[in-house]
Amino acid sequence: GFGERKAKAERMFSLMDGFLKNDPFSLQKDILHHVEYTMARSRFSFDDYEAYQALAHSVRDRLIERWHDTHIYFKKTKSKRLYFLSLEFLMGRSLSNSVINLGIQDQYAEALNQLGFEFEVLAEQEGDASLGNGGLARFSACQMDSLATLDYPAWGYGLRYEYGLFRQIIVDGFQHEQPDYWLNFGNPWEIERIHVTYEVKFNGTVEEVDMNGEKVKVWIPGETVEAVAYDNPIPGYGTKNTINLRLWAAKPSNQFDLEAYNTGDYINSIVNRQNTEAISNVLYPDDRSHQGKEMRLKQQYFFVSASLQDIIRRFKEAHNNFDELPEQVALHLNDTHPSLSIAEIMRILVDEEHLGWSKAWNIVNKIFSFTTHTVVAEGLEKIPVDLLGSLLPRHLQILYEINSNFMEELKKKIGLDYNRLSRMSIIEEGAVKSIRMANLSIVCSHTVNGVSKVHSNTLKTKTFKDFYELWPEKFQYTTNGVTQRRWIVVSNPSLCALLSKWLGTEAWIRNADLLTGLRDHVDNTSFRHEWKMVKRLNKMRLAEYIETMSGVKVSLDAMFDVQVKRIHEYKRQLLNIFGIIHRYDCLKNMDKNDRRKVVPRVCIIGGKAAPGYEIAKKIIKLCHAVAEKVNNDADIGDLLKLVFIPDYNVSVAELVIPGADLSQHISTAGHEASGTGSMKFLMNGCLLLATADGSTVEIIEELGSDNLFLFGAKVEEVAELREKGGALKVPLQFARVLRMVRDGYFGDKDYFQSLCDTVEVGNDFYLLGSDFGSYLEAQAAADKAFVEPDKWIKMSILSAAASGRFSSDRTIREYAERTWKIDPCQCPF
Ligand code: 7GP
Repeated sequence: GFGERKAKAERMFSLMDGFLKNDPFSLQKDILHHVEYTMARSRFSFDDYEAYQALAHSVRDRLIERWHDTHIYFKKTKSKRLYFLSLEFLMGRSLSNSVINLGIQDQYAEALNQLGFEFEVLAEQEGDASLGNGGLARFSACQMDSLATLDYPAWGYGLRYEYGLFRQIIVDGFQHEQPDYWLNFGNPWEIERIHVTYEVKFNGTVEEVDMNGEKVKVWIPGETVEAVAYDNPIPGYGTKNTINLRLWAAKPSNQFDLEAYNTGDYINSIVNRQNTEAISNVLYPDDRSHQGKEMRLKQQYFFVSASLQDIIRRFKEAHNNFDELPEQVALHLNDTHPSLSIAEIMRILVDEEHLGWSKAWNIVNKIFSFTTHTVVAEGLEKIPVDLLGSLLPRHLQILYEINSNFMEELKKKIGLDYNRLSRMSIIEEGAVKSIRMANLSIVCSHTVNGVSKVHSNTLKTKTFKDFYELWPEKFQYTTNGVTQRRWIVVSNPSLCALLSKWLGTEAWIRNADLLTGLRDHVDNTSFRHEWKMVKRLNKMRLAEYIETMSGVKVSLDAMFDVQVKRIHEYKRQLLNIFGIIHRYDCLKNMDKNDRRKVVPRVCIIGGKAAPGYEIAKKIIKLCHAVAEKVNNDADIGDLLKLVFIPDYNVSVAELVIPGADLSQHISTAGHEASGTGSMKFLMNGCLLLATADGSTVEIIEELGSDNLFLFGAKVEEVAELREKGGALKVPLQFARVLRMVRDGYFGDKDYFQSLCDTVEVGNDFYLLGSDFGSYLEAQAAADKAFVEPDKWIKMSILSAAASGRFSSDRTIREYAERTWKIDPCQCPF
């Protein structure tokens, strides 16, 4: 029987001498084992890629051990779990991060050396896991790292897209998109769970049937798809805890279409099966507008249904009363993308578990929390009622019922204020009737989170004002953060060593607040010298990369000025480019003597534009057009260079951020919900040139406004400026730059006209013109500071010293204590 088998297995395990060993010799043995038996390559001939794969498999074995024990321990302690539901995770590479978090970096380096390999070289073989678009998705990844490190009993759930975010290639200055078939060469970091599968149903009809004298609704679905689990272990740092990120892939169901087979339509029924697999094929590359695409809705429901079946199954294994659900389970909605969970869990509790509507509702009310990541109005998801009704007929009924109950309750509270009622309704009436996913999420969640203080105020006073007035206690903010493991330890090893040396401890890797200790050393000249050397080294790495990617040679003495993020009008890459044109124009009009006084700059821009976002694509083209002119102008030489770094992603960020002197976060105030790039730059001792937007406002609180270059309209001034419209004052320099572009100074005259129109007086929604003057002043202040190296280095050190509060460890602890109400649960070694 089972007991006997278990006893035998335990005996066997003890004979195996417990766990895998981590001394360099054992590591070598394991790597070679995987070369021979996993890769099936001869141990006498394998290349770097095969060595990387074998190495990764040996790391994976070690992850699996800890991951097993962690889950056994979570189960044993019956601690409340957090389920983090997100349609996007930008994990990047796993090798270095895993080895560092496992604490066996040095052993691996030595093991590989003895085999004649270098760890860093093999690490470069790994491709990025890019299952997300931008900030929201990378923030999810940082949160997973912190959840594991802080020992929280958490699971991540997502989709295993076969094509991640497109690869950006630049042809003739234009962006082209290429598929990212990232699984082509195998993925050693995932564990396929062929037995963890669930059926997900679509379409069909709802019928009312009589059950023990009661009328109940039964969904008779039309199509069935199978979800298969792929598990990705996420190791914590300095702990044994290794949590799970479970991603779902779609497979055709075994319940195949019998009729089709019987009628002999064999080929067509196979083709249909392939269509179902398409559900998890591709990540949508638009990070803000997802309106009403059928496949996107299918993806959302597929993800939600599989995850909830899995979660409920796990709950039922240990509990038999659904009243306990709120004490055992916290479900987090990462933006509105997973918000169909609400309807799905009501369906499970009412239709399948027969709890009755009001009992189910009382439970569901207590388990959801919701974070919203945008202030862009198009970012608020809507699903056409017709589409939802045909794909998920039962869910549509449930949504209507939730809404009608909510409307009744609301009428009692606010009376018959029809305007307000219709604004707050989950259903939007109008030409295309649709479901407002944000309203749904707010009504059904106990907490609504903004991602920074400013963002949360915008939510309360504008975006969700009506809801805030109804339920002020629901609205919270938890400022974003980033993990110092990835953004210092992995990506900037020399800074990491320097920090530990001068802080006298490595404890900052788990407790970023200790970074404030750097303030004690700012006046120490040898510390400052070492700090400068680290920056120089990282600039060297970056300069080499720039030369290989774009052929442009850059001077290490120049200020490296970086703006890397998705291309959006509100992020104002165009303001940056206009600033560069202005600088170029000034240089051209200077005499030789004056030119000698100018601080040389390397301007670096990188980021992807959504494939259908015309204006964003024109911004990329303009950047290349300006670069072409400036970089080849013999008058200018090293005084100004402009480079566009193609295919910006997590691993490129790891290289670019440590090498930056200055970075730009220049969104129109009130538009960047938080921003997390700024936090990574700050940690790496890079100075910020920024507007008082999103989390920058809180960075200023920590750092003091003297230690960064601040400019532009404040959040509260923006509305008034916009009202001025055509009467808005715009500096002459701005008009001049605009003229240059319009007149074809950088070529492609016709192509750039519509781009120029977007910033013409009267039409300049993002206020580039009115902020241009103060932008140039901030840039001049940066130039001035750069020629006083001591001052600059001090500001750089103080930046890193102020970054502790922006660790995702702080973010996660706040969420855990205030929102999710979960406790750490550390698996003993
Ligand atoms: C981003 C926000 O633009 C950024 O300000 C924030 O730091 C980040 O989320 C993490 O909270 N939003 C997205 O990436 C996004 O796709 C659409 O928003 C829902």
